[in-house]
Amino acid sequence: MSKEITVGFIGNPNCGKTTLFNAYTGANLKVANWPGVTVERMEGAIKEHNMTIHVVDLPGTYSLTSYTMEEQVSRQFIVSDQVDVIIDVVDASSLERSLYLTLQLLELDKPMVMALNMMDIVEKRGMEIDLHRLAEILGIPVVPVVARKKKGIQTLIHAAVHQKQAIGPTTAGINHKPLSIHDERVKEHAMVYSKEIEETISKVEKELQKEYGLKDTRWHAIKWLENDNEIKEKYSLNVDFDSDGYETEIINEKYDFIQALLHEVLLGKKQKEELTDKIDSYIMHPIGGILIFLLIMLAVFGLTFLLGDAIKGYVEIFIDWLIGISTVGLERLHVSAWLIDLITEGVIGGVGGIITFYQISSSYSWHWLFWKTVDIWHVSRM
Ligand SMILES: Nc1nc2c(ncn2[C@@H]2O[C@H](COP(=O)(O)OP(=O)(O)OP(=O)(O)O)[C@@H](O)[C@H]2O)c(=O)[nH]1
Ligand SMILES: [Mg+2]
Repeated sequence: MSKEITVGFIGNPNCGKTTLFNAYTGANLKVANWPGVTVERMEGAIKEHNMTIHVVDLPGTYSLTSYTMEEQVSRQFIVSDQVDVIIDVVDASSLERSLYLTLQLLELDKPMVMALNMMDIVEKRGMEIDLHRLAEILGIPVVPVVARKKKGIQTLIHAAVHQKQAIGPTTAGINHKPLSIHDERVKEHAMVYSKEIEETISKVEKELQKEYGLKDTRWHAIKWLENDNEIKEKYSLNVDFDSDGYETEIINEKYDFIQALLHEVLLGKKQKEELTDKIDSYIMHPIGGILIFLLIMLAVFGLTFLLGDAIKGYVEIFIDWLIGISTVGLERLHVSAWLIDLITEGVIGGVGGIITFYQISSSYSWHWLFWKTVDIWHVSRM
């Protein structure tokens, strides 16, 4: 094994790449809670496993279709031969958004490890991710980390060093069990497209091999079909089919794959969905739903009367006490009897009476409460 290895951190903006880089290198590069903090490639080195590991922090990117300068920096580096192992840094608390880039990276057929960062947030939210199944489906090691607390970072770098020679699920040392076995190619790739797209990819791959002598052609062929500017300019091909329209289909199939994957690995989500479905089935029931609505209304009315009555008693005691001490105080100030009556009985007594009455019988409150409940019930049935 070579004594030097280069590991690149790539991932969505704000997923913790620089935090991870700082944790390994002791550097103090800027970290902040908004996207687009890192705008250029940064390198550091660590000594581990008797070798020098060069770690490279990259700007955040949502895909390998680069539009901005920063995205281009990340893509150029990750596609180049300079990188030995890709560390795909993923914000575990928003797995759905991160997996699109993961699928693109897997198509590069390079040694790769997933750093599932922000596991502290996942735990705090009570989410559960089946890490074992995630690794099985993707065919790469998945290491849970909390970059901010330097948790799991030793295991991560260890896994990266071990992946140096491993390309694709067959050599990654993972028991690769794909989502569906509709095509022989699932043994080699984490994600296999529908039959029509796979056939077209194969055609483009053959052309790229024939015309340009390319070896690792799958990523190039997919990018070519996605009308990627750089690839199309570099590799012009004359094909016997209409190459337009594949871009949308490729993107859609990726998102379908992500949904199917999440359904298997996001356990918390599945349980939550089941619970919501159960509640919905009761609320949406034509008779049960109305009964539940009436029960809720009854409980609200009953509770308000009970509470209102209890509060009413205390307010009355308070008003009586206030009238008592006001009378004594005003008498000591030698205020005439009619003015004392006006202040205590008229003003204090009057306002007190209104407060007590308003509390439980204001037609506005009942009106609001009633329609609010109807509203909530109605929205939940839509
Ligand atoms: N809770 C939690 N927060 C983290 C963790 N790792 C990083 N963060 C926070 O996430 C935010 C983004 O971290 P960065 O390291 O700047 O993310 P980045 O991926 O380099 O972002 P860009 O450079 O914009 O692509 C910061 O506020 C970090 O403190 C973690 O494991 N748990
Ligand atoms: Mg950064």
